[in-house]
This record gives sequence, structure tokens and C-alpha cells, in this order.
Amino acid sequence: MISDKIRDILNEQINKEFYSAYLYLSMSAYFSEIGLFGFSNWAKVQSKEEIDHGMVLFEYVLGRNSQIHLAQITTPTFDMSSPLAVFEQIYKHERSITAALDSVAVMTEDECDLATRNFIDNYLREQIEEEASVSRIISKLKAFGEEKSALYLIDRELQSREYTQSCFL
Ligand code: OFO
Repeated sequence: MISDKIRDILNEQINKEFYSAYLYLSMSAYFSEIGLFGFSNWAKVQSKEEIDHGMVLFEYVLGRNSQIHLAQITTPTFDMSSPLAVFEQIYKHERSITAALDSVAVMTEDECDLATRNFIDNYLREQIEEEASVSRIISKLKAFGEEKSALYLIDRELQSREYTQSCFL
């Protein structure tokens, strides 16, 4: 059993993970609409991973004999002015998710819930990887510019991303 405070913050995190999935799915649609199918693939794979993150939290809360409260998912909005602008927003978004997970970790320590503390470490590790991979894409977009030929090459690279379940799932 987990405390009510931990239950509530994990339910909030479930909402954030599903919001992330929605955000990436809408970005995938945007990239597809402008012909960047590799970018679109990257965002779609990310969306699937976010659903996994939400589902693992969902199972964890139930597995600890606690309650799920699914809240409304906000409509995602983002600046569509360029692929770089979108990726800069992705980076900002992932930083905010890391901060939310840090708050979960702090609360588990306040509540002396070491099992959940240990569980949430998987998410924190995943965030380090996600921030790094997004940051690498931003660096490439900045280094090569957003000329069509550069975008074409980056698009081809992002096409190769394949969905795999995160190792903690
Ligand atoms: Fe963006 O990764 Fe979920 O937590």
C-alpha cells in the first residue's frame, strides 16, 4: 500500500505521461503534414514510449493496492514554425517531466516510501537518455541549419528509429 500523497502524485504523473504521448503524436502529425516522415516517425515512436511509461505507473499503482484516478488530458499545443522550434519545445517539455519526477522522488523520501523511490529511479534514468538524445538532434539542426538538404539527411536518420519497450518495462 502507498500513502494517499504518493497515490495522488503518481496519478498526476500518469496524466503527464499520457499528455506527453498526445503531444508527440500531434508533433508526429505536424511533421508528416510537412513531408518530414523521418521526424514524424521519431515523434510517433516517442509517443508509444510515453504510453508505456504511463501504463507502467498505472500497473504500479494498482499493484500497490491503491487507486487510479484518470484526469482529463489537455489538448497539446506547440509552436510549429520550424523543426528546430519543435525540438526546442520537446527539450523544454522533457526538462519539465524530469522536474516532475524529481518532485515524486522527493515526496517518496518524505513519506519513507523506499520501494516507490527505487521504482521512480528507472524514470529518472530514462529522462537522462531522453534529454541527451533530444539535445543531440537540436545540435544537428543548429550545426547544419534548416536547409532542405540538411533536413533531408536528418530526416533519413530519424526514420531509422524503432520502437522498443524501455528496459524497465
Ligand atoms: Fe519523456 O519520458 Fe516519459 O517519463
